[in-house]
Amino acid sequence: MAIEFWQEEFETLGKKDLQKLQVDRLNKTIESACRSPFYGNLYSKKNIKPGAIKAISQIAELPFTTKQDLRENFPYGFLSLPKKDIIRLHSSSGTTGNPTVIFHNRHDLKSWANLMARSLFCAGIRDTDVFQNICGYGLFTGGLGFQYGIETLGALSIPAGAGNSLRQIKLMRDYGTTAAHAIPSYLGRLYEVFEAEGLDPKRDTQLKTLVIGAEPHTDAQRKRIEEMYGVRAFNSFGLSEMNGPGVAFECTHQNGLHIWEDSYVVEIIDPETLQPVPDGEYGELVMTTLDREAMPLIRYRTRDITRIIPGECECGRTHRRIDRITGRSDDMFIIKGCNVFPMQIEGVLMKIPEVGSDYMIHLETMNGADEMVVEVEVKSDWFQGDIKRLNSLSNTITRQIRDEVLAKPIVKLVEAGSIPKSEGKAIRVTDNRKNG
Ligand code: ADP
Ligand code: K
Ligand code: ZN
Repeated sequence: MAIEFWQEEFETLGKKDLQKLQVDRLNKTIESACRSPFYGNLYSKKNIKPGAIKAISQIAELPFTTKQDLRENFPYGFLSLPKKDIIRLHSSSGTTGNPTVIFHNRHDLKSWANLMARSLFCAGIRDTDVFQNICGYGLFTGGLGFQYGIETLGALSIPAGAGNSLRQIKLMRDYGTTAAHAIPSYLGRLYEVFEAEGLDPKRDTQLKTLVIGAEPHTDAQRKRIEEMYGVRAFNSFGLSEMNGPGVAFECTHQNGLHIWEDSYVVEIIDPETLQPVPDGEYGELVMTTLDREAMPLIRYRTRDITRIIPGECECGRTHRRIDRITGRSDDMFIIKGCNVFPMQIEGVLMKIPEVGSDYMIHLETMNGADEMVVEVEVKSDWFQGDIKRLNSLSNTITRQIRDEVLAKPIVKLVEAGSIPKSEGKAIRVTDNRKNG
């Protein structure tokens, strides 16, 4: 019989047993958190004691932790262990103010690598795969996070790093890469390089599986990637505050991301009222670590917007599924009185076959009025077309975006490859408004 699970005993736990495990681990987490300056102080003020949690729903009585708290207590204010026990840190870019930094001891890194291996296994990746990790190594969690997961799983890892598309293609072809991880916005670009070299990834590589994540993307974008490469593409979600990748992952049914509930408590709240929303409704994801010793985080407000998908998955895993992230609460912008998430615009664009792999949204003040200028790359064979064809395409895009977000954009068609690419995650919006 085929082995279906990496750790059946955890992945298929019944609801009652899973909640019992969560309660035990949460009490232990509170106990270790109390040893950190931040929680020690906060919990003694609020008289919160380890052992206080009898049912997992009582987690709602604990205060939230925010990114602001992490920044104000930078760098060591959340450490629950002496520095001699800490063996690695990861930190997010933090272009303004203090960066966010997360510390790990040996146990934490082992636990993370295991969750990462479990995630890859759940997407159908095995030790027989050759796995190319196309992702920056260093402080960013996508490099080492995947690396140790691939090794724990036992697949042959190629620590390729980010960028240098020609080299990525050569590695794939030299070693017969069957699976790879990359951010979705990069894969469109890589495909253009394949094309420019006269290569077709479907014919000229052995790729079967792509793991895509680290930035919001639509299902339409995923389908494009699957068609371009002739693979199945699985959504991978994580954030440095919760280790990095390996927090939630799609299984081979591709119907939402199993979020590993033996290692995290998952809540979805209304970001205004801070009250829980019912399963199926969108809200802000709030997460608590259950298996981290160096730096536990309790009720961390991720700012990511998603929902719990009601019902069970056919794969047999009991851990609940979250829907793809529609964006961060702070990604939303208001234009002409309409609330817009960049992913709504991507959803429209990626369904139009003539549209190329990249786009950019510029918010501008023109003649005293705020406008949304959507710059759209058009597939190379299309740009040579006559003006009439381009005008009609531009009108179609304008109309479809207006129908989706209710604000009329100014659409600017540009040649494939002409939108500047950022090194890491794609930047989708620039805001140059005068009064914004
Ligand atoms: P930074 O905060 O510098 O971007 P992280 O690597 O911690 O650093 O980024 C984590 C964030 O990336 C998540 O909070 C989420 O907003 C986004 N993200 C990660 N994976 C996905 C995914 N699969 N879909 C959508 N967004 C994602
Ligand atoms: K192997
Ligand atoms: Zn499943």
